[in-house]
Amino acid sequence: MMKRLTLSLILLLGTLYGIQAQETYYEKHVAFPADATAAQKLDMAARLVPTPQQLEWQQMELTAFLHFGINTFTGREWGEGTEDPAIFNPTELDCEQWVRALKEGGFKMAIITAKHHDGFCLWPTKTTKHSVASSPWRDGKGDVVRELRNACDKYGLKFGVYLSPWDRNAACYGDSPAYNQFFIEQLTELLTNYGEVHEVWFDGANGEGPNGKKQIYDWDAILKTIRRLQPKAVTAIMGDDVRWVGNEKGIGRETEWSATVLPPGCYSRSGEVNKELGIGNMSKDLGGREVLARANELFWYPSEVDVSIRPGWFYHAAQDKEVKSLVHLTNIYFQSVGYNSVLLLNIPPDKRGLIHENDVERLKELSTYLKKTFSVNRLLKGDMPWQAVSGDVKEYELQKNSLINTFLIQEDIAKGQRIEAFTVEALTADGWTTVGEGTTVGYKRLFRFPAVEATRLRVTIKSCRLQANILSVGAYYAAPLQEKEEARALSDLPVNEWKTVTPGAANAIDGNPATAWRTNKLTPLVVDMGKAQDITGFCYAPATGDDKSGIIYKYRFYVSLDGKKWTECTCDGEFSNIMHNPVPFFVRFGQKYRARYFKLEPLVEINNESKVTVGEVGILIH
Ligand code: FUL
Repeated sequence: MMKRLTLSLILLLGTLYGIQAQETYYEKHVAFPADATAAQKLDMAARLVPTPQQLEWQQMELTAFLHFGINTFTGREWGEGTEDPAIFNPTELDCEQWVRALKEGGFKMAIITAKHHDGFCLWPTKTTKHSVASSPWRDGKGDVVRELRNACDKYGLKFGVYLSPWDRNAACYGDSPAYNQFFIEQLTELLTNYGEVHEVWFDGANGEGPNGKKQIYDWDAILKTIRRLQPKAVTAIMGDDVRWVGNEKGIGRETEWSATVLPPGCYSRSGEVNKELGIGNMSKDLGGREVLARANELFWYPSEVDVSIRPGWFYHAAQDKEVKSLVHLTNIYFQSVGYNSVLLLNIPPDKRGLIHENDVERLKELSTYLKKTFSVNRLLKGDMPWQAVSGDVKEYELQKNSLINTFLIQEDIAKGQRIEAFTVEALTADGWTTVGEGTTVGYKRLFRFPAVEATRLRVTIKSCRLQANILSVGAYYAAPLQEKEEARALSDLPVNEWKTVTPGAANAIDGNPATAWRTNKLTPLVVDMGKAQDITGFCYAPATGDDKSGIIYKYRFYVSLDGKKWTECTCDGEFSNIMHNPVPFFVRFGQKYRARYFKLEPLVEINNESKVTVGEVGILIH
């Protein structure tokens, strides 16, 4: 208490006499001296601040991904790279329609998959023939990247590019120096010919497997190219300004430190540091006191939550009814923007080259809901900044008759991220009641609580580093929403009469993906459906829950009438991106097969281990 009083007094005197101490700040990175104590590290951590472009990026809050390309026309999530460019032929492509939908949805930037893993380029690049220039679209004279850029300019949206490092088409992929040069040439075209670029997104995904091509990327040269050509851009994921949150479900961390001990994956030391600290990009706490005390350096490396509005990243007509519900999207908003992250929501244009009506509608609903919720701050003087040391309390008056269920607090991150724990209480007819507690705040922290009618609100900063700089506090009312999202059936045929021929595999066909069949070998799953029928596809649902071991990546699928003579079905044989997006996969054969028995033969597990897990398997007949 005494200490707090003394500090407050010094601050007060300092302000009164205009002798503000010159604060020391570290931008983006700070290395701790070898002999730094835990307290010194904490002090330095509190002074780590974003670069101007990182700050500007954070303030956008809502950004949009546009996954569009060859996969839009094949129905796949990862293309092979062998696709014929002739199949790329959107009939009504209109980037202005995309941007209008995003603008109305409240999004501030659009990031386009200029090249996904299949290597097909959405701009007429000089580096490869595998591009729009070889497609019938606009007689080979089209340029999707240019059209999107122009539309962004027209409607005042920022513009970003996704360029996949992993390239299944480029012959030089795996010949490291040659591919690095090729990749930098592609990057140079994108960063030179399309005006200002605000985010460059490098996916870390690579499905080559242990026997595949091995490419060693020259990240240093790649990042230098960006800094030289687009100094205002942030570099994401395999870049060093923006960190992947660690899942593709749209869920951030409650405790989210932008000042983190996790080195960007593109730094050569990252593997070693992660091992030493026992952390990874999915760890729960990446900046708390315990891990900080063991670290040697710290990065301003804020989190981005990327998630698709549909189960897949690319458009598939079969998912038109699976656009995430308003409830789901609102939860994602609270668990991303409300958890000190930027939301990168993917809205994939369809085969026409338009954003589908269902997605447009949902974006409108989301923005209407958020605008309505946050239009009136019920707190009086909630926007007045204040400073707090650990233990400080601030009380706010509420507007008359205020029913509230949502709380907002923001730190001035231009001065670092400092709050470690806080409590919020409301004064109701029953006296003071705690409505919520939180850990980190950072740029923005939101939480919801059961509605109360309150006259005052009390915020206690229970613990912070140095003095916290609180920018604003708010209390709102978010109208309750009804869940409308229905899970898609995993099988068109009833599973209750099926029997597994594979011993002990009953959990794979019990109609419940939450119960899984697990084996410690790449054992095929054989099922007897009891009678012969015409089938058109199957569904594989990986096990739900955190244990991802045993998820099948590559497979073969067979049918049989007698359980002895098998026919292999035509399908792409890969559950693309299933590691990070473990949703049910619905595979269509493109033809009918008569089958009484079916066999799912696993060939490669996601981590190349000798294990298989099946949450559920279903059969499709339509
Ligand atoms: C992943 C990719 O493999 C997906 O296809 C998608 O692009 C997503 C944003 O990143 O790693």
